[in-house]
Amino acid sequence: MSSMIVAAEVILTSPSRNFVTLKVTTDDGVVGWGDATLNGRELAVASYLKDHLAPLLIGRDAQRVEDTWQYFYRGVYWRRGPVTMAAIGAVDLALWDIKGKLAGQPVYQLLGGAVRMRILAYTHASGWDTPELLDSVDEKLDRGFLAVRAQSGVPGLDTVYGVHHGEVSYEPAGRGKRPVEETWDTAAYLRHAPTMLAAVREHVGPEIALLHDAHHRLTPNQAARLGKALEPVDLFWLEDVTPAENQEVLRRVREQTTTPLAIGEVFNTIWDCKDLITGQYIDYIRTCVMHAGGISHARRIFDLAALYQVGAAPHGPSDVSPITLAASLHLGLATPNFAIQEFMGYEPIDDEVFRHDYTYKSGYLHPGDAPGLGVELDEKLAARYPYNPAYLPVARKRDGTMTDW
Ligand code: KDG
Ligand code: MG
Repeated sequence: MSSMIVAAEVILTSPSRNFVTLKVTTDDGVVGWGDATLNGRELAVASYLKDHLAPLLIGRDAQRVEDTWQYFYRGVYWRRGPVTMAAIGAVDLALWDIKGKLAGQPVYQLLGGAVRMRILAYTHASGWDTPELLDSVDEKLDRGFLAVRAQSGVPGLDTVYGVHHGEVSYEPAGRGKRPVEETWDTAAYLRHAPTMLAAVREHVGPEIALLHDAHHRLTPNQAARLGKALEPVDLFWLEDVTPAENQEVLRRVREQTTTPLAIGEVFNTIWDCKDLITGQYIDYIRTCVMHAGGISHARRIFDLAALYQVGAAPHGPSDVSPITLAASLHLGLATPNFAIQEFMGYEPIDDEVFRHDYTYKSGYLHPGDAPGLGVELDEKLAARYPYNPAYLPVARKRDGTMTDW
């Protein structure tokens, strides 16, 4: 049974923040939805899709998901990279959505069916100082979360990415045509982080899973020191300790500490993570299902990870749309080494624009049983919220030098 693609449109909308959505329609009237959001670089992916991929989709058989993936990845001289792979990811999600709808099955059934009943979720807690952070953690525990990422301010700094400070919230990315510039001080962070996380562990007791994100800001030595200092805290993971490009250093960090390490939200292909996985330098691989080319490619990464006892734990912040979250959950329900799903949740208006079948209950997520991915864009509502430029902040050291983040 074939189903020919007759339209492929790109929709930009900004309910609480910017999202890029691909709408693919077949000759039998089935619509598939793909997410193509790349925080702060939305228009680049929109153009890649609109100008280069959409025209080539017309006339293709929507059922040939893998062949379409190969056509856009292998068939193109310029491979990889976040823009290319997010665009291919959007096409892939839309085609899986169509395949599910044509089959009358949720996508997880097409991937082999459920290997678990529900998916453990972690959410974000943050506070400028420790009492504020503990309040934020308590609020997440009250909502039933069993796993919480804890981030706090750093004494001596005015802002820290990932942490709300007074009226300044860290998500969504700041509106405006230029990124906000923040000051960063690694030494101050390293003096503070172990005490802060120890206080959180003391507060929540031994059973709640605690996670922490270092946002690529450490050297290998600093990362090893922090990992060692955090061993008594018993973290579920310490994320993105060093810049993701410099992978050999992860071996060194791994050899110095038993704190579990997670990395990969900025990776886009299996080639970006194969050495970290096969070398067992990490415990969790964090590639985002859409940014890594969609379900068709992310599942290959997670299967490789399974061979090396590395858990799959895809990136799922609020800067990718509910379509990506749903895709992650379908893949997660059918993937044995899927460990945990990041779930920041969305503003109510985002949930209205992207009506979804997935559910959150008592610390766990489920993709739902609607055919396809189970997310439908309300186009009329989306049209009320036009694209509005926004950027993540950039960070400089105290002397003014740009730094990693
Ligand atoms: O767009 C960047 C955010 O998605 C990222 O900074 C959030 O690190 C993040 C996380 O782990 O969710
Ligand atoms: Mg992160």
